[in-house]
Amino acid sequence: MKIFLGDKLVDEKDAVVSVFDHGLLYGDGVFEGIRAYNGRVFLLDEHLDRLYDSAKAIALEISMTKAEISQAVVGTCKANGIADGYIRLVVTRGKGTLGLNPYLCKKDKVIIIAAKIQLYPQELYSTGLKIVTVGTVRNHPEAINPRIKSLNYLNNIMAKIEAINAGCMEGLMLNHKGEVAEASGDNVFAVKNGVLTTPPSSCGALEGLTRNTVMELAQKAGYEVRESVMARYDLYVADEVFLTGTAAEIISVVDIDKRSIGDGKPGTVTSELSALYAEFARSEGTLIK
Ligand code: PXG
Repeated sequence: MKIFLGDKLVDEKDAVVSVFDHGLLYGDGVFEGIRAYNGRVFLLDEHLDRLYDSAKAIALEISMTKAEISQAVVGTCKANGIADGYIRLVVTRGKGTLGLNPYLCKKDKVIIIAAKIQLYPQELYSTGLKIVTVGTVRNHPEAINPRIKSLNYLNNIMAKIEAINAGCMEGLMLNHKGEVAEASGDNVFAVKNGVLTTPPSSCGALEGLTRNTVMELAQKAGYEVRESVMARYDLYVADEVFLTGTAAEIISVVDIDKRSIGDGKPGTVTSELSALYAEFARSEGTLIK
């Protein structure tokens, strides 16, 4: 496998970073998880916009332009023969000292990995997920704002540990006010009487690109879509609940905290939106050529 590291493609065995890299020492950096479908990089410009916003928020200057990174992403897919896959784009603060001071890191480090995707088992899409609310609350917006996709994902990992320990694949996270935020690595939607509701980013949700795409596709299909503050109650009494994310795409949730959602089976709105999403994902994107 060829990895883009710094400014060029290198062999996987040579794709190593310094133990003094602040990405490793402090989780000091930003990242994106991107999909390629049918020979195109899906929503590449949108991922780059979010990457640069995340970097800006942590005062990290990316040494490459968006156009250069875009080319490097496409080039890395090409070099690895990836037409359908998962791309991890990482920018660390780079090599520094053992102290916190980020200004001693001379140059950021750009890393691009283009690989095959390990999908959730297909069975989970037909049966739906069971999830539980976890005790780890979403980061306070004035701490590390949850809109930043930083390399410091410990908060989400703590949530994932709790979910797995409770026998679930995903956990529902609330914000510091007890409002619904999202799952540990996916956004959450409720469907009630044909209306879709998802929490706004001010409630601690990442502005997921899958979320945004689903909102647009649902509106086009004639559904009313709302962003509003949600309590767990709104999820418990919904007709359908689903999660969205780059890796998971759209997946039904059929049980939350031992409350069966709707009739306990994946719903028709969720499957309609999944089909629209799959069709859109195959046709949109930056060509890998
Ligand atoms: N919320 C959080 C906290 C995320 O990290 C999403 C929502 C969905 O956003 P997109 O733009 O992908 O629709 C994410 C992104 C994984 C994994 O291995 C998933 C994400 C990040 C890192 C790893 O499942 N999801």
